[in-house]
Amino acid sequence: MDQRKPRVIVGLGSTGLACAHYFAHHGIPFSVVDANSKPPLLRELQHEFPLVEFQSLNEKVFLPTEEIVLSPGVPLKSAEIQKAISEGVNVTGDIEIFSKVVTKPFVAITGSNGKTTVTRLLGEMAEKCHKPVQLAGNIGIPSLSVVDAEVDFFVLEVSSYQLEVVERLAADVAVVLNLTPDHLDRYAGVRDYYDAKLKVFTGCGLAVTNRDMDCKLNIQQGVPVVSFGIDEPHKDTDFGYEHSDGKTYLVRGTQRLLDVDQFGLIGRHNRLNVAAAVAIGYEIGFNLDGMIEAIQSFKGLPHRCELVGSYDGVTYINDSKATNPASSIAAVTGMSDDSDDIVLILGGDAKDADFSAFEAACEDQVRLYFIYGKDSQMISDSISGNKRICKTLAEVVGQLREYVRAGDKVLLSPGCASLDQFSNYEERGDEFKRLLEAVSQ
Ligand code: UMA
Ligand code: ADP
Repeated sequence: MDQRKPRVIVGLGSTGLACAHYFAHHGIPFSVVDANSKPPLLRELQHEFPLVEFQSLNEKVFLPTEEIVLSPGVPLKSAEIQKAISEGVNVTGDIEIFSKVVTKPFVAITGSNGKTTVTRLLGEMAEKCHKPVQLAGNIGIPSLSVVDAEVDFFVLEVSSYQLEVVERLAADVAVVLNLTPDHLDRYAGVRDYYDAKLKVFTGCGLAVTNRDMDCKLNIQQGVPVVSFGIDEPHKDTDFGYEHSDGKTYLVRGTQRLLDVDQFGLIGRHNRLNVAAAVAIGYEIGFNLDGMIEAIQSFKGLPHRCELVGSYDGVTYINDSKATNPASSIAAVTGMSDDSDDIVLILGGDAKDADFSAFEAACEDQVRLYFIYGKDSQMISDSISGNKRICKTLAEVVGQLREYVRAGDKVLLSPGCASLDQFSNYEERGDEFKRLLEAVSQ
């Protein structure tokens, strides 16, 4: 019997429930708290662990614990957590626990955009290379639910929320894909958000970085670094692109690996994602033939620059997963042929993001903006180009036909969270596709 005071799992979502299973399986005493007195997974918790104490969140319930296991959705800065910290309680999260108990090597991938694409592409590469690999983390699979999987290694997608409570991650390969402002409703400022992301490098064996990131990365001295970028690499072990005779090739140093025309993914931003995935794949021992096969076959994921269809010469693209301005800019510049050919649908909950740089970044590509949702006024105030303001996505789609012309690409890349009008970005993207289908009949 463990004599320690029970740990307190804060937040009974998928992470909290996975922690509960892990603790129960290893005989570690725990209790659970949640801000919601009846969270959806409570029934499952009480069915599986009838003796485990559950309470709704208040200051007193943390005592007399020694450790809180914080779910990613619960901010570290919340009053109850800060009070517990001031009383000497240690705060950790599932990712740090995973890193301490896992017995196989693991890759940890973070960044503001492209995490899921790169993680899934690595999954496809693993399949083509016949390597048993488990994907987990922010992609929707809590790390502790799979920590005992019989695989060669793990690939974790990790968010800034998950990294906030990490002191030392010790990933075998740690990756930052890019850093651009996001989640400013949760952090005191951009630096705080970047600092959380950069914790991914703590104690790592090797770092994979984007050559374009201009902030200090705090990688420990002596740790080998492999870089990727959209430009030509300067080192034989780095990855990038070479242009020659009107063609563009993915390269490692000066070695040509593949012509970009053969990529399954579309959009220039995805070239960075492919270069990052190959850089990681090399480090974990994937063979080149398998990786190339995966780059050719992997067509991306729903809601990320997903081709919906073409009607009357107009192409419709669903990029509902673009939930911050930088990801929308990447989608616009990645999908456009640089000729005023994008009709861009923006809007939703901006999470305090700043859209002032938006127009300058997209002015050659965007012919017309449709702006809708909770923060439409703020976004519209930042953009002086041709624009129409609507209340809902349905209203936008209802008006589209009147304004589009052959050759246009209509891009839903909202640059905002969906939560003002939808349950999540998937629902928003599905609604866009359904509305388009209805008006095209
Ligand atoms: N809760 C509180 N207090 C709070 C906030 C939430 O008690 O202040 C409670 C809620 O009432 C709820 C529970 O916490 O019962 C939910 O916990 P959670 O929000 O941490 O959600 P999980 O189900 O555990 O999912 C989390 C990640 N969610 C968030 O980061 C918000 C999932 O990422 C992740 O896939 C999952 O762990 C497994 O690792 C989602 C996400 O939106 C997809 N991530 C953000 C993003 O990608 O931008 C970072
Ligand atoms: P994440 O998991 O980090 O949210 P995704 O792979 O789901 O990232 O892609 C989300 C959105 O981010 C895409 O729909 C696209 O608009 C944008 N995006 C993808 N890759 C990149 C990149 N390398 N740089 C900038 N934006 C990107």
